[in-house]
Amino acid sequence: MVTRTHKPSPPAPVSVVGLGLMGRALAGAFLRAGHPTTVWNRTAAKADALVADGARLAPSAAAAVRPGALTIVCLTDDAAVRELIGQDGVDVTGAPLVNLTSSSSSQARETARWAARRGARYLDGAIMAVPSAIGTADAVVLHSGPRADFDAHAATLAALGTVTHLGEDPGLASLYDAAGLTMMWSVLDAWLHGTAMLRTAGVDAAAFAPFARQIAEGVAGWLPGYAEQVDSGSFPAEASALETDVRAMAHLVEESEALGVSTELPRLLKAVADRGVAAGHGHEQYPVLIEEFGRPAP
Ligand code: FVH
Repeated sequence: MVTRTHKPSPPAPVSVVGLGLMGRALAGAFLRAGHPTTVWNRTAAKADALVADGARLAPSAAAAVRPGALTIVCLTDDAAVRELIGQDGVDVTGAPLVNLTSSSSSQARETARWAARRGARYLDGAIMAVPSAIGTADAVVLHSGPRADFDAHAATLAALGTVTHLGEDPGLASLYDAAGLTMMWSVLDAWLHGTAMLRTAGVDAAAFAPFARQIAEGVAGWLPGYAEQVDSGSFPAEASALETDVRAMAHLVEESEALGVSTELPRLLKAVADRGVAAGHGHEQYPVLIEEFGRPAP
């Protein structure tokens, strides 16, 4: 009888280039997960604490990028990535390169082409988390690019948090990032507007927050059904017709005006919905406004 004890492979070596607030969190998570971690930063002093925790400081960016080791780049923007990785002496041939720098989808696709021309195995990524969450399941890290390259390094990337491969198009991670940030700030602005209205009646933010959370969670529950309507192109008014919503929005504008708070947000909501009604969709459900969001505003 042969018993094989499956010895998990030792944590793979990884390099982190860029040790800003996020880069330091990334490198720290790899170290805590036991990965031999090499670091480099333009301002070397930012590596001190990581070196004290066991990281190896590469003497140059070129020395940090090694063909066998996964290299994570996390700089200010894609221009910095191309400036750094493109400089003489940095050989990315065959190197698995994961770019966690924020960028637009077109920048991500251009950087992917740029990296491919240099022989790198490029994955784009977007971090939907703050540095303190890195290394926990709460840190959502989105990736896009060749699935085989993601699969080859998923175990290492998992040290950062909950990692997801979105598809082969390298622009996808940035697009999801932008969509997620649009939702985040829209929800926060809506909460701030509601808080401003209630504060005129002496209701503080802490009192409103639980109700606001209940509303946000309730609306989140509508999304799967609304997504079906958007994907099918059919928007039967099961709950409320758009023209009913517009009348309620008019009240929001009037209320905000009467309270002396900003009317900017309710006017924006109503302006978009008014266009939907003017386009003949007043009897349909709210997601019919996808048409208004799918084209430049007039
Ligand atoms: N911090 C956060 O919460 C967000 C969460 C979501 C994702 N973002 C993105 O992560 C990228 C880095 O953000 P960061 O917060 O770490 O930014 P900084 O602390 O400013 O560090 C920037 C690093 O980039 C280096 N750097 C900039 N330009 C160059 C260059 N031309 N050559 C080499 N390195 C460069 C900079 O080096 P130094 O100033 O320390 O020498 C920092 O290491 C970013 O895309 C966020 O949107 C973070």
